[in-house]
Amino acid sequence: MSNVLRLAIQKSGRLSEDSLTLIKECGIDFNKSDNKLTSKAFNFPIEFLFLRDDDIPGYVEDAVADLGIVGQNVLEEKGKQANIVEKLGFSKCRLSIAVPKDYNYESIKSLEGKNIATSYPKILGDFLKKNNVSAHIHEISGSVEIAPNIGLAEGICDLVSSGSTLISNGLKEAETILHSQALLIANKNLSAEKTDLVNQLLFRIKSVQRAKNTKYILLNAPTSSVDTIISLLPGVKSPSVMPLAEEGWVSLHSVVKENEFWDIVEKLKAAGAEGILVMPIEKIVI
Ligand code: PRT
Ligand code: ZN
Repeated sequence: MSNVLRLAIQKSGRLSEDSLTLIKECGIDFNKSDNKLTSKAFNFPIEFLFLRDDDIPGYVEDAVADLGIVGQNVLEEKGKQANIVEKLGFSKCRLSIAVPKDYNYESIKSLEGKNIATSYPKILGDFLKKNNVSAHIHEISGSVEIAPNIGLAEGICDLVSSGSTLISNGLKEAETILHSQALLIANKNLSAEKTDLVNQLLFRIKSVQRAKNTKYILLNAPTSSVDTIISLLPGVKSPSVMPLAEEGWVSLHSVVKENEFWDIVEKLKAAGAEGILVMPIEKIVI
């Protein structure tokens, strides 16, 4: 068996662009032409299969592909066997039950005996069973959100991200069944050689991901404030402190979590920090 990883990626859809961007950020170069179903990387032993997302879990279970990038919603719905290698943090959404906005919804029991339209009969069925509710699941493959308006069902179970599709169809979210995001999945019986390649790929993915929510921060501060500022900026190890030409002043370099920056910026200024610069980081290798 050849030691080239085969990674299944959605051919075109909401996962495609972010999947390809991630591969490129990992320094893996390849050409993708719209009509080709496969493509080989130039500088890493990996080949891409471009498929419909629904087919990816099955291809990974059957070892047609070694790896796949797919939504957790699709993996769970298909019920196929695969290892989850990494949560990739994009294509976030939730699978929810929604009902017309004037529907008197109190709890999941309000759906007893009702019709629910969905493209996720397995996940919905498991959820209803777990809650001892028997409702009729009406499986449809698209435009689920119009089902209550055309009298096909009282409720729906569909993916939601901003919620605007529900609102524009006069629906409200009643229950969230699953929080989903894109996953890197792998066949359960990879050879030692392929496992080694997956680990190399994962090392790159983690370096890219770590950098994504971290920023590089530079600031100037009086020497007397350095201890206070260091306690506010934990950094990768500890911040670099360099003397400035001006006596009694230093330049401090560190990293900061993007979502924590606004919480600490006032404290940094209060501690005497000046000229604060925050810059993106491409990769963090540890
Ligand atoms: O052709 P192929 O089968 O490959 O693609 P597809 O049409 O089945 O899937 P695609 O490309 O639409 O979505 C791929 C994956 O993206 C899904 O399986 C989810 O994991 C993820 N994802 C993230 C979403 C959404 N957000 C999303 N909002 N998938 C679909 N939606 C739809 C939802 O079904 C509803 O119609 O967007 C609408 C709701 O969006 P809001 O923003 O109005 O709430
Ligand atoms: Zn699909």
